[in-house]
Amino acid sequence: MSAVLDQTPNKAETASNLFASAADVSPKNGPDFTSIRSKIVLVSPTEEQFDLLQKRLSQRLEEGRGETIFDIGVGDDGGESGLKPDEYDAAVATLQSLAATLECDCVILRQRKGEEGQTGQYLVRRRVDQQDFLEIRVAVVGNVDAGKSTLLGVLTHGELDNGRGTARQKLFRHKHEMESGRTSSVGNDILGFDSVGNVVNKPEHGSLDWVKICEKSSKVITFIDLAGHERYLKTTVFGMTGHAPDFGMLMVGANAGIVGMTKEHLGLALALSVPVFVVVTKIDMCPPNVLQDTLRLLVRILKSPGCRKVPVMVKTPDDVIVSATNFVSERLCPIFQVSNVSGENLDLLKMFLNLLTTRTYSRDDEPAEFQIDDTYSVPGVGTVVSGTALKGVIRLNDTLMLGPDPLGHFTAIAVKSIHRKRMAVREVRGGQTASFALKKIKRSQIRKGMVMVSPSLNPQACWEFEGEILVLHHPTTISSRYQAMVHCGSIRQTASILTMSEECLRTGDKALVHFRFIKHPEYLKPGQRMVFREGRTKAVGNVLRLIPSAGPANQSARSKPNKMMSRQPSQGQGQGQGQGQGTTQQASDQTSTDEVPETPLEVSSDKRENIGQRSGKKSRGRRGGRGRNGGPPKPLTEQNSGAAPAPRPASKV
Ligand SMILES: Nc1nc2c(ncn2[C@@H]2O[C@H](COP(=O)(O)OP(=O)(O)OP(=O)(O)O)[C@@H](O)[C@H]2O)c(=O)[nH]1
Ligand SMILES: [Mg+2]
Repeated sequence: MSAVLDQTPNKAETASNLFASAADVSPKNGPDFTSIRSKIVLVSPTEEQFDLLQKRLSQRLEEGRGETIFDIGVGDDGGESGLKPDEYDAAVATLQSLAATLECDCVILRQRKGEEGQTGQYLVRRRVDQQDFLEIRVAVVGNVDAGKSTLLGVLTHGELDNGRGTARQKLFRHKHEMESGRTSSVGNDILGFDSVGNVVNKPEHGSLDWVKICEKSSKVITFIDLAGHERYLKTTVFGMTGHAPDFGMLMVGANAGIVGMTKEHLGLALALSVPVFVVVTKIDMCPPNVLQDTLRLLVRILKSPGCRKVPVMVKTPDDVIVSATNFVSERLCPIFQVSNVSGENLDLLKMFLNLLTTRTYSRDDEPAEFQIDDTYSVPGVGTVVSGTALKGVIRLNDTLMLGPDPLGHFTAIAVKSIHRKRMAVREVRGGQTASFALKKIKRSQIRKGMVMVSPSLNPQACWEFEGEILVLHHPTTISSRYQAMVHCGSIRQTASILTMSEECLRTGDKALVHFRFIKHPEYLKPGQRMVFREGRTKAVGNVLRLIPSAGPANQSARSKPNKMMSRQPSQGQGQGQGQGQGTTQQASDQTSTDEVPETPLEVSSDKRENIGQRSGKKSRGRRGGRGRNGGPPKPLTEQNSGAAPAPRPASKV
């Protein structure tokens, strides 16, 4: 363990990192902040300095989307740190009045001894605005039974678990989940913090009123509860790509250890550049030697060349502050050890969640982009789409281009209502999730993976694109005409490899690959991260460029899907849980059993769905397009359906 603790970054170094942004005081970027660089300036600023301090704080609040951590007693002029007690008190009073002028609260996080006296870190956060809150999305991954749903139930409902599954009941969306205790879909729950960092969730008769939480919160953590079972891997990958999480919370059962899908999920987060923190659960029922073994293995994996993380055991509030303030750097990986039954260390985890900062940077003047991750039919409202705003601002009554449809076209559509976390709002901006009620469009005309973008972007659909990929794992080789599922944002569609810069690819190989979607064109952008997978076999990479093509005419690649090379190890067959073996079989198993179309238990105002329309998802995504060989792609008459062929669309690219 001490080896792990040794990895904790030097705290002085951490503090100076914190000031790196404050040191960026170039007059070219706005006001000249050089006169407020000394630690003394907060003690008794002149009027002019006070104005500058206010501007600087306001800038940092803007950068942090409504919050920032401010240090007292540390200047960015290279002087020694620390203030005498009376100076320190005066500096805190100045910070508090600065915060008050900007409608913010200011709370102490920690105090330390510097070379010349006292230093302190303060959280400055905007006061609650009933209509707006900072949103952070955390995807919760880990093997089956790690305690993911339980932890979320405990955090959001404030009641401990009994060790037999009471806390997770509130999280389930389907009846079969309730019965089996296993998550199979993408679940959501929220945890609100007010401006001084208190949790605002107050369940009434066991259920949470999301609107009340949002109204009382300055910051809302949205947890994306994902399935640990391999059977639902496709849905879990979709949760990680389509729901645009800021962070990943990898859960590990202390006694089970790093088993099953743990490494798969960690690898996925790494591939998507989502910073990960680890929560080891069930420490109440785990013998100490087993816990040590689990932690040792965890640390070894995190430090391995494939991960290159710096694990930090979080044991004190000080560790929380250091790790939370340095977390966005991606390399740091905080590890918490908690019990959902005794509640041990949950306060540290809550404190950490309260301090997480957003990773999405979007400017209001950019053209709006929104990716759709689900569709609903709400009685009395009509068609509702939910998803994530990636850029710009979308306001009520704005007209956006929705598409692409199977022909690659986009349709102008007006936004008639906007909800954020079930709360009606007037606008939504980049980095926030929302749902829109749309007029004059059927749910069946919309599918996951479509976008709504500003008309100024003149969106174009694409059938083909070039990607740069790295094969993370494949039991044999990948060659042209190989087909697998492309996950890119909320896009999830089988694509075929037309050509590659290498003849064939094995685990660890990199290549430029020309892909072609097999069913319909998509809206892609160069630079997007993508995962190309079939079962556990996967490659990751980036979209490099979109390739103009004549629509779905060229079907040669699709008509002859490449069977997995015959060197497939024979022992892989029939080993459903085997380490990446028998992938052809495995992939079809997964895609067919994924996303169980069963009755949601609880339907919210913006999450209600027409159950009837959920059924009938059968053969979509099957490898090799079996049963459709040679036929042109069909328009989507039903969401993601794999139904009858249609006339050859002449899509424009
Ligand atoms: N003793 C003890 N039991 C726990 C703890 N956390 C979870 N459990 C129990 O572990 C079981 C599995 O928890 P879940 O929350 O369903 O696990 P999950 O990770 O969501 O599983 P999937 O959704 O299937 O991937 C439940 O019976 C919980 O009561 C803990 O800290 N201590
Ligand atoms: Mg679960």
